[in-house]
Amino acid sequence: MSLFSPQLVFHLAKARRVAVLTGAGMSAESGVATFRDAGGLWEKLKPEELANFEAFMSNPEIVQMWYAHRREVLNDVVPNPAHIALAGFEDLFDEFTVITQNVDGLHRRAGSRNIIELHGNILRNYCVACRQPAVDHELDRPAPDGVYRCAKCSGLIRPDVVWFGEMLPEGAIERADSAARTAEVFLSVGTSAVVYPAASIPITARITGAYVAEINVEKSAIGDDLDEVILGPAGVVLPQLLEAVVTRRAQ
Ligand code: BV8
Ligand code: ZN
Repeated sequence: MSLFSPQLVFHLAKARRVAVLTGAGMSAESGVATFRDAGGLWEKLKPEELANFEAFMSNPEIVQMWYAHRREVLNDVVPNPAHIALAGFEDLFDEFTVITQNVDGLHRRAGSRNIIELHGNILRNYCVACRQPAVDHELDRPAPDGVYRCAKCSGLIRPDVVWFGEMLPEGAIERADSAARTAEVFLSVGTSAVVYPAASIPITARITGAYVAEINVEKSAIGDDLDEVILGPAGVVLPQLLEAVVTRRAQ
């Protein structure tokens, strides 16, 4: 019993332009906690307490510690079969765009090349005062007041991610929107689809004519608006979907 429909395989086998939106569920099987699942990052601490500039300026130590912990977790994880399968899809199409909300850099480590990081990357950090990129030794040990500071001007070091209320990186949403509008097939993988503007991208793909399927262990907030909801872990579904498309093309 296949996890996905023959239509999806048919559409992918004949497609030339495909785009994918990924969320934290993509990295779950690598051992990276998601945000909103039980035990997820934000179960203990609320997003408003952590991922916004005001919280950072009033509580830099807590926010910096949270990101330092997440960077440490990344030292011990590797891309999982979902990331690797997605990298394998890239060469099957004239255009294949990975639009990710994830800030963990795992798509690139898995070999994906055409990636749009909508929410930045926690492996990049910079000083809020002089905006210079932070170098490793500035993240090795906090200043006497317990916070990580810029060695050049003593400003606070922050992760190069998009916090709530902050604009997405210059051009990112435009490029993602264009990829969604030209895609013949669009996959939404491992996202609860509650954060905007990212969550609107699969809908844009659908209303501009793409066949849109979501891959998730439970239906997301936009699941009812899509062509197909595939319930299963991305690390199981994506490798099977890749194999089905390659087999179909060989026929
Ligand atoms: C902006 C970076 C313009 C930092 C993040 C009211 C209505 C609508 C919008 C808003 C509103 N009020 C405010 C807004 C805007 C706000 C927003 O969307 N708020 C939401 C919460 C209502 N958006 C913003 O502020 C954005 N900026 O709009 O700018 C602007 C500017 C100024 C003034 C006005 C407007 C910026 C949003 C970016 C926030 N930054 N992260 C960091 O990572 O620390 S968001 C954060 O959530 C992560 O990036 C994460 O990727 C993202 C989405 O979460 P998911 O990835 O979906 O993860 P989640 O845990 O939720 O779900 C995991 C899913 O995986 C689940 O569905 C689960 O079932 C599934 N899963 C689990 N295991 C598996 C699996 N699936 C497959 N396989 C598995 N094995
Ligand atoms: Zn500085």
